[in-house]
Amino acid sequence: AMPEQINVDIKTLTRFLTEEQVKHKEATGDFTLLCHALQFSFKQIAYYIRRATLVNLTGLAGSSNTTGDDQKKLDVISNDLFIATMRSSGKVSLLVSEEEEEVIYFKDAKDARYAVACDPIDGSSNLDAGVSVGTIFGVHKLAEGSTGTKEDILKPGTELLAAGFTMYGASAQLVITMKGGSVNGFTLDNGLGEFILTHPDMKLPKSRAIYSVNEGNSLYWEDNVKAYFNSLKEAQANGKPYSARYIGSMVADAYRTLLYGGIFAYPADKKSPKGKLRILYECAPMAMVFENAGGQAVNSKMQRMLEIVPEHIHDRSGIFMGSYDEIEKVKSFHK
Ligand code: P6P
Repeated sequence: AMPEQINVDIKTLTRFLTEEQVKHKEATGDFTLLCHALQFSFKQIAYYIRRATLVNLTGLAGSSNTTGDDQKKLDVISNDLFIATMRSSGKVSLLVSEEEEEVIYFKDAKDARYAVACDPIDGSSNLDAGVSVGTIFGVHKLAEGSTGTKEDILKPGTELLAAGFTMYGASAQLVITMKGGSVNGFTLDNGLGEFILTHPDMKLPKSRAIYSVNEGNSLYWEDNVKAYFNSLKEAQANGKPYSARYIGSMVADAYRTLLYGGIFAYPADKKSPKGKLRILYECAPMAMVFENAGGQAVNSKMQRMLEIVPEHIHDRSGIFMGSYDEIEKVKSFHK
């Protein structure tokens, strides 16, 4: 039999980051070190999730987070290890976590120039059901001369330096993009403990007849949102309606939409007038990934998601994100 094809051009995330760094001659290497800390936290979280069911880590931890959700042990562990890894990198000045009511300032990180927003385990309510959950992150750079204040992270997504997510599914899939760059997907090889570049330069199909929304909220939708989704259920030009796919875990729905195309939406509605998903560590990072992959992301007023400035660190927004043409179709119902 033929020997297994040895792929001679295996590129690890570590090599990818080094190659990125040398493209910027003014780079000090701080950003690269921050990204190494990020990937280390994803490897640790992947490890715990893989073992969660085995060591029954998926029970409740008895505490609750900002939105009062019952915190599962894995939420707490992932949040704690993420904070510890960011702190020990020495490159992060302040951190916003979905699990922390207030901003965390790393005052001993004197020359740290970065602010990180993250949701350590997004979709955690699905954990016990074995549904893929993930870590979503965004990286901002401190303003010149700033010592690190809340204003350094309450900025529009257009200023994000990097953003992405890691989905903990059959294997850990990391999707990352830098400002003005492409979107690259890496798969964690548990044997090597390295993220391997498996999806270089990801591009969303321009259109795809798949929609992803929680239809259980349709009672609360605005009329134009109802009209839009109803139009997808009609026979399209090819005589067929759209297909529906909704997992209820943002990273899983986002990853499928990135690969197959279509649209993911969590509209603001009468029940949640500001929307449900958070700007800093769900909507903005995802919007940057989707735009850099050739798609679009808008809020419920059809404004470009990346231009929205959060009013506070846990501020929310409605969101429609996906294939370029699918978002154009949503806009046509919001004239
Ligand atoms: P619903 C999970 O709780 C989450 O924050 C996202 O991961 C997901 O897209 C959304 O909420 C699901 O919300 O109301 O459809 O259960």
